[in-house]
Amino acid sequence: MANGGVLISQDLSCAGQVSSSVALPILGASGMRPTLLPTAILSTHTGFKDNTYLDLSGEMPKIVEHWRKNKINFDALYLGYLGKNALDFWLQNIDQLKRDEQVVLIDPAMADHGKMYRGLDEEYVAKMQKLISKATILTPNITEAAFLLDKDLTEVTLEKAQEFANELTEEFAISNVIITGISISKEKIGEVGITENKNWSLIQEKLPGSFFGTGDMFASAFLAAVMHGNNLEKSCSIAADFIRLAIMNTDQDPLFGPNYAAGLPWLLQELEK
Ligand code: PXL
Repeated sequence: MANGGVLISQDLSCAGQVSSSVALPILGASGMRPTLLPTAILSTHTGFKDNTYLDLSGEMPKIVEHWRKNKINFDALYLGYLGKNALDFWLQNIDQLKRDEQVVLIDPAMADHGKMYRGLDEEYVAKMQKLISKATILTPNITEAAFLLDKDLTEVTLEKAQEFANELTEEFAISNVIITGISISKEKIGEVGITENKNWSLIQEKLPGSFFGTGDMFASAFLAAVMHGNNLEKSCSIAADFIRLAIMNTDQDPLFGPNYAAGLPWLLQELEK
């Protein structure tokens, strides 16, 4: 049985440090032997105007079939930004692709700062609501959490995020839910989690600026930490510190994402502990 390491399924936004462009190097450097099932190729993420978009959902079943013939399977599945047709693919195929005892991390990348990403709509949310019940770990930001619960985002506080995390766990029967990047104030950012019925929260000093792709970088480092045997709270703390180092050392336009390379040596050292 050939083991393909961690399967990442998300888009490739060619320019900038988001989605596959950060998931592959972070998980690769961490020794996770990532395999990619690409969902689409874009010139840039959809935060830029007029990006190109090549849908790859027609290729996905062929790729997966070839893997099946070669008995290639995975220790973990990590789904990030999918796009409409790839979300349909995953809804139809996740049961065949996932195995018992496997980590299934779903980062329902579809919205931020109270708004859906350009091109995604209510129907996308409704389908994502179906997919997330397959996750063993869900890592939405607070905007995504609100959309998944069909709620308005009226306040951004740790208490509200904790309430959302608990509701997501109950409504979708997911054992582990972590809400990431909660901007509590100008100076503070935090994460809340519910892990096997236990609630926890973390707070870090917030750095100025809002960078595209931070959630992708967070989920990738978080998964690397989980696969190295850290518990979810510790993994979350490692991912948050990694993002902080990356942002502290970013001098490019926030549209291009944080400079993950600046945090990578620290991350790798931390994972060796
Ligand atoms: O990082 C989130 C992301 C990933 N992929 C695509 C996006 C975005 C956010 O806008 O548009 C294509």
